[in-house]
Amino acid sequence: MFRKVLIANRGEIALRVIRACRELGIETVAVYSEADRESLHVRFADDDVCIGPPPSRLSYLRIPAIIAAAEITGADAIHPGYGFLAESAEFAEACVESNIAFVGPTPEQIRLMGDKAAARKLAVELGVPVIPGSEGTVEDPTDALKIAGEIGFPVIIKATAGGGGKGMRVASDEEGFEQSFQLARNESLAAFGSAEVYIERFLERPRHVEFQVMGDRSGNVVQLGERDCSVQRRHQKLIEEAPSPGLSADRRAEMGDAAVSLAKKIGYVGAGTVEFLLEENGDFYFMEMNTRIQVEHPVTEMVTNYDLVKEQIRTAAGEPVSLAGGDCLRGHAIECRVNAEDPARNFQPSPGTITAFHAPGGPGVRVDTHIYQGCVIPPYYDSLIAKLIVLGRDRDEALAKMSQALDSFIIEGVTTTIPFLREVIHHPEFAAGCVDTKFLERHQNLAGAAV
Ligand code: MV4
Repeated sequence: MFRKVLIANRGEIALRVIRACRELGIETVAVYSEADRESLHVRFADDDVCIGPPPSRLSYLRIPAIIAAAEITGADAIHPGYGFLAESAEFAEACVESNIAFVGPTPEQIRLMGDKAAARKLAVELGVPVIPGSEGTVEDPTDALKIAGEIGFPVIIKATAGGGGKGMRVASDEEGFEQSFQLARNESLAAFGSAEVYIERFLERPRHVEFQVMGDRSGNVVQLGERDCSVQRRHQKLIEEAPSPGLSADRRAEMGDAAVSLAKKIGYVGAGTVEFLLEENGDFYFMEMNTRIQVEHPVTEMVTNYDLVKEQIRTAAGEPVSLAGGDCLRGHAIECRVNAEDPARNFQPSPGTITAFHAPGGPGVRVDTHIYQGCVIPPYYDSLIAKLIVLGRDRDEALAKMSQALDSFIIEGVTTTIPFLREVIHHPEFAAGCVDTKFLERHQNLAGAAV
């Protein structure tokens, strides 16, 4: 097992990883930017190193500074958390080259799954359903238009280096296609340095359903059920739940098997997520694989009673997966992401000082947060300030718990999305489990929000 783990992250996930390390008897190293000097992750870690000024490209994204911090403090492993360098093959490689274990998959696995067209091809080889689309990438606009016509409109043009919604364009008919195609290519080139795109049929109202997987170095892979993450705004998830209200037991088993076969095929090590789109009629399609621990992992922890971060660390240290997969789930979990944002102002970030703070509690209520009364939410990073997760015996109990917990969550000094979340969970469509990726677009006026 590792002796000392450096956490290359900040905020709630840094605290989450520190907690797991302490339980495993592993020492911890925090890195922080000048904006995060007073942060709890710095206070709770055994060692801490300032790695630069506030902007993340000068601190949390600076690979040499992070590797140096690990070397100076004698860390033998680095946990990347989510975001920042979590899916950087280059960073994972830099760790390996410096003889520091990367808590996550191999650089090759990160690189492969970062290439969305390659991942799609892998799914096809395994007989995992993918959305009808181009065979690989398309360069020539005339070829592209012909392929789009064969697929049938509407189509979506996706950057192969993309994911999470960047570099995507929908074309509803032949007329607008060429412009959308060029826009997607230009946007992709600007954002990722690669203009490669592929084309799929566009599904109008799918659910976003993702499966948690965990693999080890001996080739074992288990799946730990799914999360429904359909409630999103501009590719930011706001609410996640497990199990997915839209999934039959048979379909769940099929999707779980598909997720495991993909992860097994590449010898996947650690925590990963296989994303699918699920249609109303039960058809499902592989979308992409995320090679990190995700923000919404606590939803799965609640229904499995497992600690995914501890398991991630154990498997990175070469231990076998210790979790039983599949049908070990109980109850229904829901997570609300609380952001320091103003829904009435187009979800504009609302940084500032927290003047009052009280977290909800009680059975089946979990709050993952790094904020405290008097702390400052800096403007430089994403605006997630807390995750509120509840576990009920069934979905109705989980909803009642979430409602109660949101009502008793006090955060003052910054504007938060709590009133907005409260309206969403009370919305009749959400309450009925009728969620899809267009949910928030259909309901623009929740809590005065401009979605
Ligand atoms: C799609 C789609 C419809 N049809 N692909 C968005 C992020 C990336 N993971 C894939 N995304 C989508 N791909 C086809 N062929 C709709 C989306 C999509 C979406 C997916 C999941 C959750 C929210 C979404 C919001 C808008 C679009």
